[in-house]
Amino acid sequence: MIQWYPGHMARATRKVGEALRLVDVVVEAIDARVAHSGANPALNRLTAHKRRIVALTRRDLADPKTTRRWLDTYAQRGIDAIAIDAREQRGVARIVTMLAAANPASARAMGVGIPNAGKSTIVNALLKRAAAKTERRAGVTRRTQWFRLSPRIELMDTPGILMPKIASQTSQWKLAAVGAVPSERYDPQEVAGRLERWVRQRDLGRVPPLDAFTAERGFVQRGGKVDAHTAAQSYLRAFDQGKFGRISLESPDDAEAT
Ligand SMILES: Nc1nc2c(ncn2[C@@H]2O[C@H](COP(=O)(O)OP(=O)(O)OP(=O)(O)O)[C@@H](O)[C@H]2O)c(=O)[nH]1
Ligand SMILES: [Mg+2]
Repeated sequence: MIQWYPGHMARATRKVGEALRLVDVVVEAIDARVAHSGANPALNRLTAHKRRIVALTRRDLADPKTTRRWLDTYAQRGIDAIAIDAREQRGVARIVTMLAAANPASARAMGVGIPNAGKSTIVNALLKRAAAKTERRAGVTRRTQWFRLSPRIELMDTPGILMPKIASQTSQWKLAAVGAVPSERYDPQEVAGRLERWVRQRDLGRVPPLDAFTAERGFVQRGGKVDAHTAAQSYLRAFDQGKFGRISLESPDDAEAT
């Protein structure tokens, strides 16, 4: 069982609810590799009556065809969605264009999403400087903070919020694999093993067998014992850095079947 709902998330959930009346638009960052499991239903409910822009992040790591199909699905549902590499200023700037188009006079937006989805990276790309703290781990942003993007547009960065209970086991390991859950909250061997089976059984990409990866990379301790734990961590890092190629773990067809 992988679950993570620390105190700061409960506080952040309340804060998001309170701040909603101050904003015109909600920008939700969702990792394109897990566009189903990476969308928090609690945030969905909370922001249901606001105009919403979905930013599918990590398009550089996701399968392009699958991302295209997610965008089509959002379009069918009448939700504005774009796919971005949140580190790239040019792509991310489209968010400001969308905000300005929707609210020409002035706009206040709130960025929301699960931990590590790329919310603060979006802020920095829009401001063209490292204004918000970003790191390669979940739970970096702890407080809400306003940023002025232009004389008329403001964006609030918020802490990543997970569901109080991550519904299925499949969603649990997927969220671990994309870095939404801190590494000390799960067993890397379990998650790497499930990731390997999932990708191979569904032919979603070309990940090496975990056993072969462990043997080839020489994760051997003194006395010849294999360090399977460190090997699995390395396997997950390789996946998350795109070393196994561009792989999406969910598509609109199978999303309900998780
Ligand atoms: N390759 C790639 N990396 C990204 C992308 N977006 C964000 N990252 C990286 O992912 C990590 C997490 O990004 P953050 O912006 O800190 O994520 P966050 O949503 O603010 O996370 P919390 O504050 O913990 O909720 C950083 O190392 C970013 O450089 C993307 O589109 N592509
Ligand atoms: Mg952040």
